[in-house]
Amino acid sequence: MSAFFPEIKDRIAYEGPESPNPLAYKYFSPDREVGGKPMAEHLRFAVAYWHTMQGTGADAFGGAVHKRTWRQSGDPLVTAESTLDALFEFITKLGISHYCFHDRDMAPEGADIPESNRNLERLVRRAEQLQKDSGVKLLWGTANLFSHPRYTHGAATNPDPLVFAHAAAQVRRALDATVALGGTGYVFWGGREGYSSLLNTDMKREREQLARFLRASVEYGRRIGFKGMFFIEPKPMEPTTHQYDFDAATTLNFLREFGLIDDFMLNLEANHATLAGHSFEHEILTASLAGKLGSLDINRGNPQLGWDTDQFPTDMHTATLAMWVLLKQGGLQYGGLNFDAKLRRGSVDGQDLFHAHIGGIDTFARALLVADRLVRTQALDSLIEKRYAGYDSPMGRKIQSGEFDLPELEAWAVQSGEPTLQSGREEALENLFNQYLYSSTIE
Ligand code: XLS
Ligand code: CA
Ligand code: CA
Repeated sequence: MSAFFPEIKDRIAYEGPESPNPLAYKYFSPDREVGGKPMAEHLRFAVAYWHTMQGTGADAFGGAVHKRTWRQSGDPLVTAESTLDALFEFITKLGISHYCFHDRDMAPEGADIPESNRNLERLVRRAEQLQKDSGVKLLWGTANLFSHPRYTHGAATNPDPLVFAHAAAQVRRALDATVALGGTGYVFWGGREGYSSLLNTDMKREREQLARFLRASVEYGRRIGFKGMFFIEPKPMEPTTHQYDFDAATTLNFLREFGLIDDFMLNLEANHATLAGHSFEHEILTASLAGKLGSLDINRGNPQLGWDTDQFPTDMHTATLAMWVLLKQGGLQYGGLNFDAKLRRGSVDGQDLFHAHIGGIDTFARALLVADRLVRTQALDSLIEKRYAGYDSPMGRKIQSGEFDLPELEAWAVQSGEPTLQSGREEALENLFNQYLYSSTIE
C-alpha cells in the first residue's frame, strides 16, 4: 500500500474548511448528502492515467524532470505493471473512485499489432484484479490515435486506408479493454483528426471517413456488449490547426449531419472550451440543452499563455457555474469529473500530485454545495424566469405557440406602442452570485 507514495501515510481525510493541514480535504466529504445523494456520487472524480502517472514535466524546451519510482525499470512491461500499481495506490490514498486511460497509457506498444494486443491484455487482467481489490472503477477508456508516427496525418481521417485500419484495430482492442474493466464511457478525442493546410486536404472526404469510423466503432462496441455511452471530446486546435470537433456546437452538428446523434454524448474539457473562445459553462449548457452532456474533463487554461496548459482546476466561479448546469439536468448518467490536468514543470515531487488533486477535488466539492444551494433557492432561476414574464401574456403565449403571422404582430406593435427598456441587472446579479460563492452557510 505504501510502495510508491511512502510520504503519504494515510488516506486523505475530510477535516473541514478551517483545517491547516494541506493534505486534508476542506470541502470534500464523500458521504455528505447533497440533494438526496452522497457528494461522491455527484462528482465521480477520476484520475487521468496519462498526466498523473506518466507526466514527466517535459515541455517544448526541455525533457523529463519528474522522476517517479514506478518507472525505474528498464523493461517497458515491468514499468507498465508498476505504473498501474502506483495508480491504484494513488487513487486509494486520495479516497476517490475512478480513473480514465488510453490503451497506450496502460500498456506499451509492441513491435506489431499482435504484440501490442498481448501487452494490453496482460495489463487489463492486472487492472481487473486491482479494481476488485480496491473497489476503484473505470470511468472511461480511449485509444491513443495521435502519438505514434503512423498517425502524423490523422487516424480515421488519414489519406492512407492502412492507417485507418491500424486505428480501427486499436479502437477494437481499447473497446474490449473498456468492456472488460466495466467502463461506463468510451471517449473519442479528435487527436490529429483535423488539418493544418487546405492546400493538401480533402475536407469532405476526411469528415465522411471520421463518421464511418465512428459508426463502425459503435457497431463493434454494441456487438461485444458495451452498455455505456460513447463520448466525443471537442477541441478547436492542437495538435492540428483546425480540429474537426471544434466545439460542442460544431460536434453536435457533425453528429446530426452523419446520423450519429443518438449514439453519442459529449465529454467537455474546460481548457478546450476556452481555446475555442467559449467559457466552460457555455459549452456545458450547449451540450445540456441538446440532451448531450455526458462527462467533464476538469482542468483550466491560462489566459496569458493561450494554449492547452491543462492546469488543475482552482477557479470556484467556473466550477460553480458548471455544477449549477449539471445539477439542473439531474447529474451525469454515464460520466464523471476527470482530472485531465498535469503538474507544472517545477512541481517535481510525488507529493505535488496529492496537492494538485486535493485542490481540484475541494474546488468542485465546494462548487457542488454552492450550486445545490442556488438550485434550491432558485435565486438566479427565478430572476431569469421573471425576465421573460412577458411571454406569459396572451400575445406572448400566442408567439410561443408559433401560431402567429407578421401582419398580426405588426398590428399589436402599432397598438401597444414603444416597449419599456428594462435593466438586465447584470452587476447586481454578479454581486448576488458572489454572495452565494463566498457564503459560509454551505459549510
Ligand atoms: C487532449 C485531450 C485528451 C483526451 C483523451 O487534449 O484532452 O487527453 O481527453 O484522449
Ligand atoms: Ca481531455
Ligand atoms: Ca487539454
